Amino acid sequence: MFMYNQAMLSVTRLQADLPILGLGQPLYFHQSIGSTNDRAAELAKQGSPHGTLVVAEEQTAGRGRAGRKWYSPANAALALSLVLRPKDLKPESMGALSALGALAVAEALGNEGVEAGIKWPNDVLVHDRKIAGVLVEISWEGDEAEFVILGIGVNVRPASIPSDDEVDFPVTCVEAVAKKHVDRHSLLLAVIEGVGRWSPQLGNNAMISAWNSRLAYLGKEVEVRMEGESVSGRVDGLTSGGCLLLVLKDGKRIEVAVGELHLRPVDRRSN
Ligand code: BT5
Repeated sequence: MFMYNQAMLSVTRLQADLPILGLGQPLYFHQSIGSTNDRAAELAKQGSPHGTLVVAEEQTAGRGRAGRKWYSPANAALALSLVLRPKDLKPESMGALSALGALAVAEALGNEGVEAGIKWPNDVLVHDRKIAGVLVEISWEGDEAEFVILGIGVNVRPASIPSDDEVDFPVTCVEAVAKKHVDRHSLLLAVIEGVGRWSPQLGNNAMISAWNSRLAYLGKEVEVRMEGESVSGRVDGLTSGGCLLLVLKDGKRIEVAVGELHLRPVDRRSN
């Protein structure tokens, strides 16, 4: 007798429930792959359309930003990448694209009773621990974005949590917080739905204010490290363009744009 294995994602179920809001078809499902972002970029270069979705049960070379590693062991996490082909994308939309993924994840976690915040620009946190990460990669042709790869990794089961020596920030997973079994299929669909709902609103007031309302460390001291320099200040929210507003010790307000940077709460600077 066939027993449906609750622990595995089912490609048949995913095919039946996708697309949602124009996202999720064609679907490429891999039991194990290097990185879903690499696979999605390869497909996009071959002309795969807006909405193409790559899902993997395991990544053996999952990536974070700037060459950092992302751990997604078999059957325990969500690892997915969407090919998006937005019109008239501006170089400064990078932050809003990261927020698009982070907002979609945070809201999907809300359906499971898990209240999540967003560590600007791309991490989803619960109780000050990282539960999900977003990796946005854009292929530019001159000033025009040829395509965007929106990669999302969510720690769902306890087995998805990397060990302390593999990460530079505290981590958690959805089931540890929700204290119940979480259906990865439904969670994946909810994330896709969120991306589909927010993408037409990329960077508009409604989106920035939804992002702002989930901003982690609001009113707290943080250190932002950027290529060789670092700046400390109190988080004062987001600008209308999605930059982080910091109030420095001398009262000066500065805007930090999304680039290569690291944000840490000051009381955890030594981690
Ligand atoms: C990110 O980078 O947080 C983006 C992660 C994006 C992963 C998805 S999975 C699907 C798609 N395919 C890919 O290859 N990538 C995307 P960053 O902010 O640079 O954070 C990376 C850091 O997070 C690492 O240096 C570790 O310290 C930590 N880390 C690695 N794996 C983790 C995990 N599973 N949970 C929490 N933290 C992790």
